[in-house]
Amino acid sequence: MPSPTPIDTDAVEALFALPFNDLIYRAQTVHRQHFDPNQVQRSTLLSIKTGGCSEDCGYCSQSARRDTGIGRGKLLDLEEVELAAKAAKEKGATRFCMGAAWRGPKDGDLDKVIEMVRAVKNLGMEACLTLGLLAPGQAEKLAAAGLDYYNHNLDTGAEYYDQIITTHSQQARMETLMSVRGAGIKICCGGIIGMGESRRVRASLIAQLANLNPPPESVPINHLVAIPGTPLENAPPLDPFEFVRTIACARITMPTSYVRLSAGRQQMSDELQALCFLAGANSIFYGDKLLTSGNPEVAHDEALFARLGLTGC
Ligand code: SAM
Ligand code: DTB
Ligand code: SF4
Repeated sequence: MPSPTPIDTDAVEALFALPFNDLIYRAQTVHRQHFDPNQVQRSTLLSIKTGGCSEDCGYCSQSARRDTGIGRGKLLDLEEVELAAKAAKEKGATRFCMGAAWRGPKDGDLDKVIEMVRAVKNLGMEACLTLGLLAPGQAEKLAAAGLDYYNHNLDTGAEYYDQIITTHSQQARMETLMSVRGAGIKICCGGIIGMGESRRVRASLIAQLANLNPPPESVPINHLVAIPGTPLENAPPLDPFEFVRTIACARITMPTSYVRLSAGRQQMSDELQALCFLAGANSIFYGDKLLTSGNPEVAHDEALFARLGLTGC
């Protein structure tokens, strides 16, 4: 639903500044108005093309400009992708997300990826892609193939973007988001917390997301996974409560969106994850790998869900 009035950064910063208990209470109250508070959506990720990316995103293990030991892979075969999607479905994931380390897809590659989308849809799962910037006409092709979601993050507040990425602008990413939405595909768009940004920048990112009008259907809040060899390998540690506050601010400003507790769960305690769910996170990546870094084992997540009385959907 379109938000009637734009949300400004000052207003989000005021939410951040609330006493922790007041903030969490507000977030949990809003959450219960729109969602079953004990249900968490689960998506599984697969890197369909790893490493060798032309871009210089300071957090990323897959930039060709850095020595992170990842190397340069080829686009996976359709059969490999189908097998991985089947396995994810058997483990209970309802959405299968495929990511590629590209600035954006070439038309020939897009045609191969479209076959992958069709295969995932044939299994009865939702399909999500994250391929980078899209050229005119590409979003329409993906929509025609039945793609449900396109993930494309704003990553950080506009004022901090060029401290992290110089090879493309945030405005270019906005244009891709608009073309995805224009083609009728749902948007998964969020960012990364813990890259040395200020609270003001975090508030500005949340305001930008909430003002996409309507807000993204899915909002991944990633905790930086500090990867050796990247410029952010020694990023200053973030107070974990500040991460929880960010989730709460996303929940309050985007009440009907799924807020995804995204990268960084492997580095979090069960208690910190529980606080994130309390603050309104209701979606996770499920399966023991993200794109290049680790994620909690499925058995660990099953046990955590059981301890918290959560159900997957
Ligand atoms: N190349 C495409 C793009 O940049 O849009 C798709 C893949 S890219 C790896 C997808 C997202 O993963 C990034 O926008 C970023 O938000 C997230 N990401 C990448 N590396 C990360 C890290 N080390 N820690 C947290 N999030 C990360
Ligand atoms: C998103 O916001 N987070 C996911 C997904 N979209 C593609 C990626 C997280 C990547 C974490 C680092 C890695 O595994 O390389
Ligand atoms: Fe490339 Fe995406 Fe990594 Fe940036 S985040 S370097 S565009 S794979």
